[in-house]
Amino acid sequence: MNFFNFKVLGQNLFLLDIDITFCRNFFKKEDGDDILAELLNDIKWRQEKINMYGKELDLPRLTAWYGNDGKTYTYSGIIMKPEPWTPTLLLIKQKVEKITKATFNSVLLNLYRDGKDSISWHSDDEAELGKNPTIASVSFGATRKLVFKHKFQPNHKMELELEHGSLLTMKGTTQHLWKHQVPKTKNPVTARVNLTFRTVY
Ligand SMILES: O=C(O)CCC(=O)C(=O)O
Ligand SMILES: [Mn+2]
Repeated sequence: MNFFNFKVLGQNLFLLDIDITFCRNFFKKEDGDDILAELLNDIKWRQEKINMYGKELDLPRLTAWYGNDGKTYTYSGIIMKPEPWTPTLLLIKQKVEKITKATFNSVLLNLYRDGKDSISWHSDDEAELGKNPTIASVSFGATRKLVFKHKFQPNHKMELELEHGSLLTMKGTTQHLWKHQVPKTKNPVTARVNLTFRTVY
């Protein structure tokens, strides 16, 4: 298994302020293929809406929220009540917890159906995730780009290709100081499912 540790040396006050780990082949290809097929079929995917300038718009991806009972999550005005863990989600969670030595009580799933689906600039900094959240992000399906941009030094940017079966962790002050996005792409891409394991307090 290949692990990459990124520490970007910023200027002025921003020393070692991104804390991410990336493992390219966390799941074997064949295991990832099976998991992807199951997640596409079995997850209760939802089309959420957001209010933009007084208009109701479809979120440009499908989402789902699974987790421990009572761990409701709110972002962009969307209130998500957890579906109970499925055996496959629990297996993925256990594998992620073992390697990260962290524990998680919920997972946000995103389904990017094609290149028109995306997630725009944001940080995972909702109050219920605590001060310095550890987030573990597992990807299956098409490779999509995740771009990081520093909040206070916007010329500091970095990109990662999140491949089938990869694991990315984000920790420490990463959410305070960096935003991230999965941009739309004109490349022909098939479906991608991303799972971000979180702890909701
Ligand atoms: O799809 C991804 O890799 C990122 C998803 C994400 O940032 C989120 O759900 O908060
Ligand atoms: Mn995010």
